[in-house]
Order: sequence, then C-alpha cells, then structure tokens
Amino acid sequence: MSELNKLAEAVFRGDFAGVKVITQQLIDAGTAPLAIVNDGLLAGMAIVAPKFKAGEMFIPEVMMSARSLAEGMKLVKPFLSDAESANMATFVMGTVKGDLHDIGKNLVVMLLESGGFNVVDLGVDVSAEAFVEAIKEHKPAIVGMCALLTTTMMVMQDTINAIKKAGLREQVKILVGGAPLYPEFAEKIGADGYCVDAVACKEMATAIVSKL
Ligand code: B12
Repeated sequence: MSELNKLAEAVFRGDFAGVKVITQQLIDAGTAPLAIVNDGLLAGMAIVAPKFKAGEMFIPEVMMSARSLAEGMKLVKPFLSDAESANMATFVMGTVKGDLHDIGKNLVVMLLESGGFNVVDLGVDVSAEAFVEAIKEHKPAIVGMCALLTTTMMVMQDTINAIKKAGLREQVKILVGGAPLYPEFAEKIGADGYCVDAVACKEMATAIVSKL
C-alpha cells in the first residue's frame, strides 16, 4: 500500500496519531502538498462519505475521521502557501445558518489562503445578519457560502436577500458551494457562481479579482 493510501486509510479509521505521523513523513519525503491533501486526506474522507450514507458508519466515527483530517491539514497547510502570488483580496466565508458542516469550507479557506486571499472565516451556523455585518466591516471582494443540507440550501437565498436589502449586493461577488448544490441552483438564488470543489473556487475567485 502506498503512503498516500495509508494516509487515506488512517483518516478513514479516525487514527489521529497515525494521520499526523504519515502526513509528516510525506512532507519530509517531499511529496507535493496538494497530493497529500487530495490523494491522502480527502481520499480518506471519500471512503467515509458513502459509508455514512449507507448507515455503515455513525456520527462519532465520522467526527473522528473529520478530526483526523483536520490534524493532517494543520501540518500540510504551511506548505500550501504560495504567498508570492498574493493579491490579498478579502474573501468572507461561512457555512450558513442551521448548518454545522465545515470540512469542505475549511478546505476551500485553506486553498484560498494559499492563493493569497485574505480570508475572513465566519465559521459555521452563520446568520444572514452576521454575513451582512462582515461585509460592512471587512469590505470583501467576494463572499462565499457553504451548505451541505438540502434544508439549509434555501438559507443561502435568505442570506442573499438580506445582503440585497442592506444595499450591499453590488459591492460583492457571491460564490456558493457544498455537496448538494448545482449551477442552476446558484443561478436561481442570484449567486454569481457555483464551484464544485476547492480548486475550482480558488480559480474562480482568482479570475474574479483579476477583473476588478
Ligand atoms: C462529515 C459529515 C458530517 C459531520 C460534519 C463534521 C464537520 N465538522 O463538518 C457530522 C457528523 C457533524 C454531520 C452531521 C450531520 N449531517 Co452530515 N455529513 C457528513 C458527510 C459524511 C461528509 C461531508 C464532508 O465533509 N464532505 C467532504 C467535503 C470535502 O466535501 P464538501 O463539504 O462537499 O466540500 C467540497 C465542495 O462541496 C466545495 N465547497 C464546500 N463549501 C464550499 C463553499 C464555497 C463558497 C464553494 C465555492 C465551494 C465549496 O469544496 C469542498 C472541497 O472540495 C456528508 C456526506 C456527503 N456525501 O457529503 C454528510 C451529509 C451532508 N450529512 C447529512 C446529515 C443528514 C447530517 C445530520 C442532519 C445528521 C443527523 N441526523 O444529525 C447532521 C446535521 C448537523 C447540522 N446541523 O449541520 C446528509 C445531508 C442530507 C441532505 N440531503 O440534506 C449527508 C449528505 C449524509 C447523507 N447522505 O445522509 N455530518
């Protein structure tokens, strides 16, 4: 089994200590940081998702996997940084009200930071009002919203409405993402874009700020 496969397996098993050791070994061996993230850490989470869906894994086990993933991310994050391409545009990011999922959001944040964005991460369960206040305070070029539940997808619409009502819609571009979303939904709720993953988000955000 390759070291990256071993890392994926350790994430899947929720083995924090193993994830830390293997991630560090891969970093020391000069493995590309993005490969560690995609082919190791996220590959482990990709085993978890269908098993959770099929009722073969339960919430505590999923949490252990998520925490293990986070431990590995902490180690690899400094090596993802390519600050020389820094443009330092501000990106306000949050998981919308009612939704506590943050693994994907954190990954997006990490990649945006590695691409030179100044990211203001509002965390999870973020109300429409908190998004509005953050836009006033940080004056971002882009606002990103994440939702993983079909029930919280519609909260994105409420949040966009609140941003419009506050007279701030023209000042920001809004990107949305999360597993249940799709491009037509983003269009329907009046977002400026949908991204399937963190890499696509970094590319779209970079394209947006290059036109400002
Ligand atoms: C891990 C997980 C959890 C963990 C969350 C831990 C954490 N800290 O995030 C825990 C156990 C807490 C959890 C709880 C629940 N969960 Co859950 N969870 C998952 C699971 C297995 C994986 C999600 C994940 O992290 N994926 C990996 C990441 C990397 O992918 P991602 O989030 O999609 O992110 C990528 C892209 O979408 C994109 N992206 C993400 N955010 C953004 C933002 C922007 C701006 C952009 C541009 C792009 C972008 O980039 C990311 C990286 O490439 C999914 C199953 C699945 N297939 O998605 C269920 C799932 C989302 N959960 C589900 C459910 C039902 C729940 C609970 C209601 C369960 C319960 N009965 O309590 C609770 C809800 C809690 C709440 N209020 O939020 C359902 C949702 C069903 C639905 N249709 O709504 C799913 C689909 C499982 C299922 N099939 O039943 N869950």
